[in-house]
Amino acid sequence: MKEEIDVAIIMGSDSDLPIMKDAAKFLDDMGISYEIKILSVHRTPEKAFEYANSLKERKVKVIIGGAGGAAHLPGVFAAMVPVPVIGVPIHTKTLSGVDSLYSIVQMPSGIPVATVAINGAKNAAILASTILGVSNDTIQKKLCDYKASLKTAVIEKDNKLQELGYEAYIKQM
Ligand code: RP5
Repeated sequence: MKEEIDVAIIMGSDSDLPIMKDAAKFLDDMGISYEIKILSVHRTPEKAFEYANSLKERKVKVIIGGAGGAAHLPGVFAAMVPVPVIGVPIHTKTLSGVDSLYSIVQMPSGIPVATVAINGAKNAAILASTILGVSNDTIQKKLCDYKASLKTAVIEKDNKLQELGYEAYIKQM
């Protein structure tokens, strides 16, 4: 029996890695097990299909797929693996990632991909953690702590703004 993992992070090219690493980093912080792989349904279709099938056996719970341009990777995995798939549209030089966004979000009825913002790899990992947290109190507690830290940060910033005024605040940014 192959090793089980909670999350698979997949991407179409190593050029996606500088963005997709943010998803890995967040899962590291949450203590969630994952695997990160470069796979392409266009350039390595056999390998991609084989990996999709292996994920079913390994009881993966969520897939995060990043791709740019004609970004079919998350959609094909959503078609093949019966778990939530979160798509990360990668920014592109030619069309600024709108091509990736439309490719990922405009799935046919029956095969959804939960799509985050262009380059939104961290949000993809937060969403994956939220899905896992529904049945895992430890993960849910860590997520609540993370969201509490966001709240504290905003309150602290506002306190500083009130104290300094906007001009001095901007200077110290
Ligand atoms: C997609 O094509 C990848 O996800 C990547 O975003 C894009 C460009 O790939 P490279 O030409 O940089 O390898 O499959």
